[in-house]
Amino acid sequence: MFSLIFSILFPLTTAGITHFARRASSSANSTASVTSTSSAAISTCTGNSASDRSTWCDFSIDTDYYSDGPTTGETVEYWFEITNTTASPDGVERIVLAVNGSIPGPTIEANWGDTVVVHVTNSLENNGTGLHWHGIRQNWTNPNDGVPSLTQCPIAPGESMTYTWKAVQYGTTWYHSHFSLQAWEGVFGPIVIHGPSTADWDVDLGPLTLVDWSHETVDALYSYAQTVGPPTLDNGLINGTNTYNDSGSVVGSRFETTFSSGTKYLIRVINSAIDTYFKFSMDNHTMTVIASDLVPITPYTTEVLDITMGQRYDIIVEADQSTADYWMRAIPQSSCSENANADDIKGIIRYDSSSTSDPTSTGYSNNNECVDEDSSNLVPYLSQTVGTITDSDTGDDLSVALSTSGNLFKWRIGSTTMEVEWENPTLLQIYNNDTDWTDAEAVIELDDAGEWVYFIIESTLTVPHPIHLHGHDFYVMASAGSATYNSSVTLNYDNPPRRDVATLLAAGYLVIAFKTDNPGAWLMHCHIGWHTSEGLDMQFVERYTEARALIDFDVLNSTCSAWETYVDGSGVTEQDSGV
Ligand SMILES: *[C@@H]1O[C@H](CO)[C@@H](O)[C@H](O)[C@H]1NC(C)=O
Ligand SMILES: *[C@@H]1O[C@H](CO)[C@@H](O)[C@H](O)[C@H]1NC(C)=O
Ligand SMILES: *[C@@H]1O[C@H](CO)[C@@H](O)[C@H](O)[C@H]1NC(C)=O
Ligand SMILES: *[C@@H]1O[C@H](CO)[C@@H](O)[C@H](O)[C@H]1NC(C)=O
Ligand SMILES: *[C@@H]1O[C@H](CO)[C@@H](O)[C@H](O)[C@H]1NC(C)=O
Ligand SMILES: *[C@@H]1O[C@H](CO)[C@@H](O)[C@H](O)[C@H]1NC(C)=O
Ligand SMILES: *[C@@H]1O[C@H](CO)[C@@H](O)[C@H](O)[C@H]1NC(C)=O
Ligand SMILES: *[C@@H]1O[C@H](CO)[C@@H](O)[C@H](O)[C@H]1NC(C)=O
Ligand SMILES: *[C@@H]1O[C@H](CO)[C@@H](O)[C@H](O)[C@H]1NC(C)=O
Ligand SMILES: *[C@@H]1O[C@H](CO)[C@@H](O)[C@H](O)[C@H]1NC(C)=O
Ligand SMILES: *[C@@H]1O[C@H](CO)[C@@H](O)[C@H](O)[C@H]1NC(C)=O
Ligand SMILES: [Cu+2]
Repeated sequence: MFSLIFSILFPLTTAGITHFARRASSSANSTASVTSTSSAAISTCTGNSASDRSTWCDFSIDTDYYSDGPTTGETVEYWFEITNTTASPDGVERIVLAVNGSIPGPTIEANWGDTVVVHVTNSLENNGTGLHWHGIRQNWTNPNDGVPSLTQCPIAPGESMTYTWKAVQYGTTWYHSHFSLQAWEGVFGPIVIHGPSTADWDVDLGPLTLVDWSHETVDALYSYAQTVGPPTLDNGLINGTNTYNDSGSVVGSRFETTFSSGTKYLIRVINSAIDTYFKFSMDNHTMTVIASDLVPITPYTTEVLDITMGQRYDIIVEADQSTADYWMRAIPQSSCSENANADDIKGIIRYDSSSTSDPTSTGYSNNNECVDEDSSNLVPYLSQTVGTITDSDTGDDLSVALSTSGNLFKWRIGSTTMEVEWENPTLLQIYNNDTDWTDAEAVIELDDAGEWVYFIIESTLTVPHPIHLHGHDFYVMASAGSATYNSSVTLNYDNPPRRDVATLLAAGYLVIAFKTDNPGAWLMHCHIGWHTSEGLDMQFVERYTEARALIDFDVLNSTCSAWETYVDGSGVTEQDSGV
């Protein structure tokens, strides 16, 4: 009863208040140039309120954010340090690599139209690094994409690099290392860009990362992955925490959140796993899904959410159940990877914050399957049509296949397994006017500006792959499992799902299209970490001459010089794809 009255009087006075308190008090459209180190400068826009989340100062949910949007003049600036430390996110201590010592790392928070500046210092002894801003358009800022061997050399130990990009999209995404398997040693964190929504909510609970977790480092597990196959991981973490039954004694603690009856919560769900398809659900509650990746969609409701590696969904959940404790579940789908603690990757939703008991609620039934949300539900709110496909160079079949080299597994997409070189990134080759790509660089050049291109990605193997493209939202024109693509397959041109990660279903096909509107070297790869390292990667070199003009040679060269010095001194050799 208390919490009900409380929530009517103070609908924002819940878990969200500490996080966004400063933002809630300000509703001015500030155009002042402000440099901030935290969320202090984050403000809602005039008109945006709990009863109308569709407006955003002079802009709205109807704005075509591909061509239009705010320029706030504000810069949010972060200083990140990548360190080698120990942590026990599930109660079991191990070595981790982390951003500022936490897993997940600090949340980057900005407003739509802000400029984001992140200074990254590599304080590791024995690894390079490079941070990639997953899903961020990098609109004409390809050199800031953070991909070693493509857009930069790795940042050497002791060195720093500054990334700068404008938030031309809004919603939920994440950053992670793109050096070797480092992201899954712990070098990742959320990105939240505030903007309008397609449905109303009261309180933004912030990001919720789902990740699989092992007690050995993923670097230690890699030789098994390469020779035997994907290892069974020990556990999973919800927002960086979970319990673990360590031969009889339960250690660690669960993610918990408190709901206030009648309140509608926004939760930003992110799958940061190395090798896990999750089904996410909250017992007795349904969720309204309002965005897939950085694309607002027409809201739909579901009980269980399929989310694969690299994907994000913004969901609204209403506290409309009786006062009790409920499980939140992230269930690894064992039909495509194994987890030793699959039934117990859980968090707790409490209506009474003083409760300490475990919930007794029952989960929704779900099929064991590695799939995306049904494409008929993923209807972008901003409707876009795929234009006529004219480029005769594209429409290539990119077949995904597995082979062995010696006793090591190698994946490929297209004709070859990617092996690019840390010390000779694509942008350095472009700067040097080199156009002589080797097979192992797995380049497809897209020279014409503003053209629609499409690719048929297919596989005969019964392994699903979450395919991720940098620098673009792609349009999912067709997708099927256990099927072979042929020319009579219907392609959807009319506002198909649009996002930056979609599943190539087991033994199936995925047809994607995008427009060549963003010059640069853009990676396309499988987001299963083992597969990224085992070569399931390729790159588009889009609009070579214009891409060249974006390069800041001094930054590229100084990062590469420092990397060469480190390699000469340490003797480190590349054992993987290079991305
Ligand atoms: C704030 O107002 C200025 C001046 O009217 C406008 O140019 C700018 O786009 C507005 N900002 C946002 C985020 O709407
Ligand atoms: C992306 O960059 C191009 C080139 O600078 C610019 O014309 C376009 O307006 C930008 N798009 C957005 C959404 O800001
Ligand atoms: C991260 O750590 C650096 C120092 O290494 C510090 O300057 C910075 O404020 C920290 N940032 C956050 C967001 O924690
Ligand atoms: C982290 O520290 C451990 C133990 O000291 C060391 O073996 C490992 O090489 C270090 N990793 C990196 C990336 O510096
Ligand atoms: C990164 O460091 C880990 C130890 O923390 C080590 O196992 C791995 O080989 C290193 N990777 C590279 C590419 O240097
Ligand atoms: C997850 O943790 C972050 C960092 O502590 C926090 O800001 C966020 O609110 C948490 N997410 C939820 C849904 O509570
Ligand atoms: C922990 O595991 C032991 C077996 O190792 C089992 O007997 C016990 O019931 C488990 N505890 C919990 C709380 O699941
Ligand atoms: C949750 O839903 C189940 C099935 O509808 C119902 O039996 C149960 O009472 C509900 N739990 C609570 C705490 O309301
Ligand atoms: C590359 O080509 C550009 C323009 O064609 C030219 O200005 C530049 O000097 C060339 N750079 C190198 C390193 O050859
Ligand atoms: C082409 O593919 C469609 C969809 O998978 C299938 O129904 C049809 O039978 C196929 N046609 C031929 C000629 O293989
Ligand atoms: C690249 O950087 C190194 C180290 O700072 C410097 O010695 C070298 O002259 C630079 N190369 C060019 C071509 O500017
Ligand atoms: Cu894969």
